[in-house]
Amino acid sequence: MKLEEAVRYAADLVFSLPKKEKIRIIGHVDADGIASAAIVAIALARAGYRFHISIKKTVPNLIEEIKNEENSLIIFVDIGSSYLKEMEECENNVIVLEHHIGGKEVPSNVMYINARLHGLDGSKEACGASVAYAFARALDENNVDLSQLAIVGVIGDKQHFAGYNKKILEDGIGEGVIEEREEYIFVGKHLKEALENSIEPYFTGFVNSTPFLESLSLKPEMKFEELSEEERKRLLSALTIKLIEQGVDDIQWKKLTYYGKSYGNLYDIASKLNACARLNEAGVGISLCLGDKKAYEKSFLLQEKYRDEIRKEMRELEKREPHEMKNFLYFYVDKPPLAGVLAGLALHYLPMFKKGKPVVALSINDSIDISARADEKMVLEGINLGEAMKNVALKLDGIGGGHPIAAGAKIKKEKEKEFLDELDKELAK
Ligand SMILES: [Mn+2]
Repeated sequence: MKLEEAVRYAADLVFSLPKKEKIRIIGHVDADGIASAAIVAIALARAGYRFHISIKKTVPNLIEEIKNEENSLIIFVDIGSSYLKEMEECENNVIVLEHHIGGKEVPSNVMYINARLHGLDGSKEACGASVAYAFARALDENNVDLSQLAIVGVIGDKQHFAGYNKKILEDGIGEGVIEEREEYIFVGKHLKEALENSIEPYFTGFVNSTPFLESLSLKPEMKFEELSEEERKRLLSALTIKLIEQGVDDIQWKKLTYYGKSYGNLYDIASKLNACARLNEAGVGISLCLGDKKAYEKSFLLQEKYRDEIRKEMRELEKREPHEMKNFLYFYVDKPPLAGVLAGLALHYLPMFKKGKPVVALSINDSIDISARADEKMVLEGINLGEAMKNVALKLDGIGGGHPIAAGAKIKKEKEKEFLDELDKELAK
């Protein structure tokens, strides 16, 4: 059965309820999860239902909470596939709209719709927001405008515009609600600000970029689009040389960008939602998706704050050599939510992390949170961080897993040394 058909059953379940009924929506705490929950909420509101959204990291405690509420229907979106069994306790009908790998046993009160069960690759071709969009279209054909938020989810989960995601993009472009533009990544910014604030790509040593710009006879306060063609070339070739010196091999100054009629740059919205999720302000992200102007301003400040934190940590990382094991590099971070991002950025942009080995970030609190990142080349050579983290964590009584290129684990505080040694052995395989 195709995804589009499967969601029709979910839509029928909704339509079996009287209008104005309150439906509980639970989404996952990341950009895709927030976009997904918002898509479901908007579609339900348009169909005449009320909703109540919660954005969560895990499900079990939540089920305790929900059990005591009066809900006629609960919709999990972008979260839940690992907790199907627990949902039996909900005593209500439950719809799960998912793309993560999940359980096989589905309780009788649960309608489980996962892109993976409908011929789609849930890590590339459909995310939570894609499945939510399919559901929204099943509720009402006219919900094509929600393709904008679906694409935000696709961007947030770093998926491809392939499979069902490609169809969503075509829907949006065809309907005139999404526009494709190819533009320079620095558009709209003053040069100084563009270079110092840039995270992808990240430039080392640009705490103050004025000397660099002046050495190119460029005025720091000029806007990128004010440059003459000759000036633009001068800037971009100097920056290309700089990145090559940093050891970066994929350098792109122009990027295909998608603009949504109601939301503007969809990459920017995904970045804002991500910041909201990371800074525990998922509610602001939801309001942003629902079109609240104040939420837009607030999410802008959260985005700035989040990016500031990342840059601050990166400037620190630049100053010292990472610890080195035979098969990976590692460093310590104070802020657990930043561990994965920093490991990825360090791997791509910091010269001292360019040793052809995966990068691991450890964050030590009551327990140790670990994030690991590899690059495509390492994965092609056989590195599988998800497997490695899973196996090591299992040995040490912790939990771990993820994808070949990005994975995480959580272990007990006293097992740090053991973890490092075991991971080294595991990655040697
Ligand atoms: Mn997702």
